[in-house]
Amino acid sequence: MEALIVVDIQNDFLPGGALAVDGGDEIIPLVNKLMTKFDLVVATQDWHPADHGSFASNHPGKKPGDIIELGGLQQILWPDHCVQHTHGAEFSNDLNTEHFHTIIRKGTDTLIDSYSGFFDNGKKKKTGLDEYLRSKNVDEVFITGLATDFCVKYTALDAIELGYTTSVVADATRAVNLEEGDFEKALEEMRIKGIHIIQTVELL
Ligand code: VGL
Ligand code: ZN
Repeated sequence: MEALIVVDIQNDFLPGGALAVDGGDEIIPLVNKLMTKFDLVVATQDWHPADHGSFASNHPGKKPGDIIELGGLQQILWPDHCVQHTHGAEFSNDLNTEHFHTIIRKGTDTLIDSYSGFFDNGKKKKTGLDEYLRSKNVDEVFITGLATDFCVKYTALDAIELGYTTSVVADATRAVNLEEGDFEKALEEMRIKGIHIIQTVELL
């Protein structure tokens, strides 16, 4: 059984949002098309409390882009984003969310971030995504969404490590690109782990 995973297509990651990903809106028509081709579609939703430890605003004197230690892990600080129950945390209105079979929320724990849809960054707690996919007999996942170099990448790396045949639909993702070239770098990191890097047309 195959599943499409739609990572964090939320207002704050789209143009005009708090942590806007360049061209993030351009993937929405592709994701809408892809969702019609899958019998199982799972969305992830970055879902932070306002006092989340990944927000620069919660660390006096720090600014977005700074790196701190949070719970023993290196943490990049971000602008406040995807705060629970705010407009920024909602899925884009242009995204056909009626195709979602379930929504997995992550990043809810103040003291640890969660880029992957499967685990927090310390791999201490599972989100429920693995159990959900296994309950549906999923053995192959196709990953789309935002951002290629953070949540898409870590979701894909965990998926393959958990034993799923894993593809990332590269043109249905966009990267934060803190540094120029991070999109390609992320794709290469995934490729060397055995993740297939494919294009939307290959699935239509
Ligand atoms: C993400 C940074 C912080 C993502 C989430 O969805 O890629 N990036 N939180
Ligand atoms: Zn986040």
